[in-house]
Amino acid sequence: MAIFAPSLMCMDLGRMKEQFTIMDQYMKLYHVDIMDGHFCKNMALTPGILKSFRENTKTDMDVHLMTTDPSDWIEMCVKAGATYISPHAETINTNAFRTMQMIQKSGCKCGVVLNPATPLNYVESYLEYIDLLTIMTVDIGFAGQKFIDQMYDKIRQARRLREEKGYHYRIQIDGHCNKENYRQLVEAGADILIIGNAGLFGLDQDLDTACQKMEMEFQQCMLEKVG
Ligand code: S6P
Ligand code: MG
Repeated sequence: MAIFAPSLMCMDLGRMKEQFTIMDQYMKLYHVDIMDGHFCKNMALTPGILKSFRENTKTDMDVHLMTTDPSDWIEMCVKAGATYISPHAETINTNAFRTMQMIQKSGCKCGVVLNPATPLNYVESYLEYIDLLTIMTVDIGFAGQKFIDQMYDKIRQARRLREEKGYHYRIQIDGHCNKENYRQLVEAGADILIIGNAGLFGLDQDLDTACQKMEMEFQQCMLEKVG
C-alpha cells in the first residue's frame, strides 16, 4: 500500500509543534526541501529548520537536496536528523558512487531524485545502492505547479527495472500529487506520494481535518471503478 509524505515547505512553520502532533498520527515519512537558490531558483528549508523539525518529531525524514554541490550539505543534514538523504542525479553524476558511500557511512539511507527532463537510465549504473528513488512530476523550485503527465512512463519503467534486476528502492513521487492522480500513480508503481498544497495543506485550514480529508480522498480514488 502506498504511503504519504507531507512536503514540509508547505506547512505552517509558526505552528510547528502543534502541526507535528497532528501529522504524526497519520504519517510515516516527511519530505524536507532544501534549496540553495543556485541549482534551484528558489530557497526553502534549511538544515537548521530540519533540526527544529527533529526536536518535534521522531518520524522518518527524507531530505530532498536541491543544491549544486550536495556534498557541502550532507553532513549538516545528517547531524540535523535526516533519515534519507536524496540528492539530485543531475548534481552527483560526476561523483555518484562516492556520494552514495558518504551517505551510507553516515548511517542515513540513500535517495536520488530525477528532474522531469532527466531519463531513468541516467542513474541506472548505481540504482542497486538506492533505497529511495524520487521521480519529480513538476520542475523543482515551487509548490503548486501543474502535474507533468509524461512522467507516468518513467514510473512504470522504474517499477519494471526494479522487478527485472531485483533492486530494492521505493518509488516516490514529488509534484502535485492529489486525488486527480492518486489512482494512476499507484497503478504505475508509486510507493510513496509527496503531498503539498494540492494533496494536503490546501484541503482545509484545520490540519487535522485536512489529514482526514486526504485519507478519505485516497480511499475513494482507490475504490472507484474505472471504465
Ligand atoms: C518542489 C519541491 C516539492 C514541493 C511539493 C509541493 O521543488 O521539491 O517537494 O514542495 O511538490 O506539493 P504541491 O502539491 O504543491 O505540488
Ligand atoms: Mg521536494
